Amino acid sequence: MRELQITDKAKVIAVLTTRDDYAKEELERLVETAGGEVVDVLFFTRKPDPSTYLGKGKLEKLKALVDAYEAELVVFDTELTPSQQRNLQDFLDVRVIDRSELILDIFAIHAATREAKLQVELAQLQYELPRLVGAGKVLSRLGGGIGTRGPGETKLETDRRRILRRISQLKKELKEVEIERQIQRKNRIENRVPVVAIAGYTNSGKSTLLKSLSDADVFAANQLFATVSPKSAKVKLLSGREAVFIDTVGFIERLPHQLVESFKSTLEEIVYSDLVIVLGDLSDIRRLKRQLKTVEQVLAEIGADEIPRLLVLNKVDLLDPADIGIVLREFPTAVLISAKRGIGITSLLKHVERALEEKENLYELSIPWDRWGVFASYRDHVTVISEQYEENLIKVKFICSQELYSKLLSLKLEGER
Ligand SMILES: Nc1nc2c(ncn2[C@@H]2O[C@H](COP(=O)(O)OP(=O)(O)OP(=O)(O)O)[C@@H](O)[C@H]2O)c(=O)[nH]1
Ligand SMILES: [Mg+2]
Repeated sequence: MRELQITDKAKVIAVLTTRDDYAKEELERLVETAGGEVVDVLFFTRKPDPSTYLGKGKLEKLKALVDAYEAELVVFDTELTPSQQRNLQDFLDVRVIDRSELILDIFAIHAATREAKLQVELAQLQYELPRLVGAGKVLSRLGGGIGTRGPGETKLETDRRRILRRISQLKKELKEVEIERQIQRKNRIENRVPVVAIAGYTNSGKSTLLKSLSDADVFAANQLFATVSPKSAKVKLLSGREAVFIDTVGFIERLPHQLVESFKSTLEEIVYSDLVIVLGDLSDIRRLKRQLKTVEQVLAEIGADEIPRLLVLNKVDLLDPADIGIVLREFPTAVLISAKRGIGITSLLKHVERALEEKENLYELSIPWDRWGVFASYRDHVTVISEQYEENLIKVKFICSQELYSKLLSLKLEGER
């Protein structure tokens, strides 16, 4: 992985493109999580200038702030084009990064497993690649007439080729890791262990919930994107039946698309789950709707919008009692919990079990005697409702998940008829 953009305790000037407390606080928290500190904020809500993003007056003002604070870094709460970024750096004489780069940095700091490290590096390179091309264009223009190729260009070409090679290498390595995930997934389906994915905005308490449901050693922290390498744990539901709960990477508004792409295999765990717990954060109900909307968008983006959902609102211990009425009115079906204090967990498990049962359906098969043994070997994983013995076959009615039923069909239990 490449080195981080933010050094420890770096003084950062933040540039915000909306007058929005929420966006301001979130950017400040992102910078803090990356190890820096926002010392001042500059607002710029006009139409961006193509070459420097900021207008002339604002640019001067930013320069004055950078000098006054001796700031080491400027962070923009939006995407910058490669040339805007470079022009700003030239003028300000400090590093300038955009929102995507900041988030990529945080992911890099928190990547603990081999898979996560590969995924982050891939996202970083995919972010860098177009910027390299952009730099090439400018350099060749500076190089003078048509057709001149300065030494800069040649170096860029080699850099570009090196990055492309590394990208395909990373993709190959990630494929290998992915196979392990597929095997795990297959085992779960065969053993008919339902999977419950916990999805939600970053810092909503996903890891804390997994921890409180199991004894798993899960890292939870008051940081954005604390979890980059999600864990899973087997949890006994109230009936004694087991389910696997999976913690996931947190979502955020405008999640860099390079990350969504690189973390595809991790996010796919949600796509293959039987139930998605959408975990909301009640500590600030003004933000709740907006965060839930973002979660909705990311779920759609990764193709998980068809999976049954359960809305769970966490941190009920922080909810102002005066606001309980509002929450219940706005989210009548939500389960209110506190993962940290263990409030509402039994009710949550009850809802999970019910939601999982709804996913199971009643099926019927007519199985010849000589194939019966195959069906019988799955008996622990289905609930047989009735068996009707006929001359050369058994008619069986049973309840099981759709996945298992597809599997049984693929075994051609009914044989030739
Ligand atoms: N007061 C209160 N705090 C909670 C509760 N649940 C979680 N927290 C706190 O919220 C913060 C974030 O918790 P995490 O479990 O790390 O959140 P996450 O959703 O896994 O976050 P990322 O991995 O960063 O996406 C931690 O400081 C937790 O202690 C709760 O029920 N009540
Ligand atoms: Mg987490």
